[in-house]
Amino acid sequence: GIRCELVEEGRVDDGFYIRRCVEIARKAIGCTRPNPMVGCVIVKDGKVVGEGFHPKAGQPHAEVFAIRDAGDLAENATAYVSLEPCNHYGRTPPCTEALIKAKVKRVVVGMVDPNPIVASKGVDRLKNAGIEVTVGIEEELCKSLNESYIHQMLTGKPFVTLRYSLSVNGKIVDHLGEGAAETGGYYSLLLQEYDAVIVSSASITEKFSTLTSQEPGANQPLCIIAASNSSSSIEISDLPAESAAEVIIFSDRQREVEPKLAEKGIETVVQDQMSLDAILEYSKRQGFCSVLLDLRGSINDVKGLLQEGIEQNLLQKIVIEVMPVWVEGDDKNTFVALKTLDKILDIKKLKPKILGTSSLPSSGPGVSPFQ
Ligand code: AOF
Ligand code: ZN
Repeated sequence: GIRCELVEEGRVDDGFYIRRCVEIARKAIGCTRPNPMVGCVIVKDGKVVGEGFHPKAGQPHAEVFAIRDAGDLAENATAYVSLEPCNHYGRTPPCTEALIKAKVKRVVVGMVDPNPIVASKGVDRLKNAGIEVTVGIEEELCKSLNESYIHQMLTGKPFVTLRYSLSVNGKIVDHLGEGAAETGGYYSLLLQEYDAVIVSSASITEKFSTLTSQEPGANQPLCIIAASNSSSSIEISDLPAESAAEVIIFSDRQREVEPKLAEKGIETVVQDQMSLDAILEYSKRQGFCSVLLDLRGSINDVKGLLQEGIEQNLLQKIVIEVMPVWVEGDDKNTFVALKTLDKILDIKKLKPKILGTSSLPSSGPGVSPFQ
């Protein structure tokens, strides 16, 4: 039969403009911690008259930039925001007041702000001022944009992603593959999303450029080198001469780290037994929201961390690449800890996202692009 939908005038495109908000919010990818990424679009008579995004903590919020961009045209317009406008004085004044002052007629909100200081109070404030408010448009998309901010806000802990590559015959691959770390490569795109990356000390003898994102102007995660259980020591010569990323070494007492590293300004944290919990506590103190636990290089160093992550339920997400390679050898390549993954994961509930092999769309991995 014929399906008839009644759509109020002007409402057809709510999803479209929220998706645009998410798109522009991502311009600040990796740069906003501990704040969320937020985008705002102001629309009048079917035309975009202003756009803005939150570039960095301490700088104005998305709404403020969009209102500035729209000028007088904001009056009687609709403001689309991927996250509920704030109603508090933080580093910056409340966005609700800015929207009221700009005399917008309607506000469309992607998702409510999980920050307990805000949590629906922004929406209430706008409604009390006589502004029409719609909440929860493209909510899943908005949540995936800020998965680490939301997790950190609700649990007080950084969001941890486990990453590894698998060969076509299901073995762990210890290298990244061609082009992965170059501009536009999946690894380069992935790195810029994180505040810190934990890698095995075996990774540092590789070309250091592969430990930094090659995207223009990208955020560089702090490189946390895990060094444990090995007869060899970490020496200055292992480390890159110059690096775009900052480096810190976490080691256990069995692993020798040359004292001269301190003279070079590289901090070393020595623990009796290296623990993921301690690394996450350190990350939290730095104001980090997201940490990538990367199994590239030798898995020896990070085996304990992974085991702990699984047992203590510290992992939030897994990114697995399937590489077009065949790895010979026995099951030593698949490591013990991974075999226990099924105990904590409800595999059926996992939402797979197929992201391709060597390159990804510019919107990058981790967030569902607008398929
Ligand atoms: C918005 N728009 O663009 C962002 C919001 O210290 P402040 O002033 O930057 O406030 C940070 C809090 O404001 C942050 O924890 C989150 O609740 C909200 N972020 N809100 O209306 C934005 N970035
Ligand atoms: Zn705000």
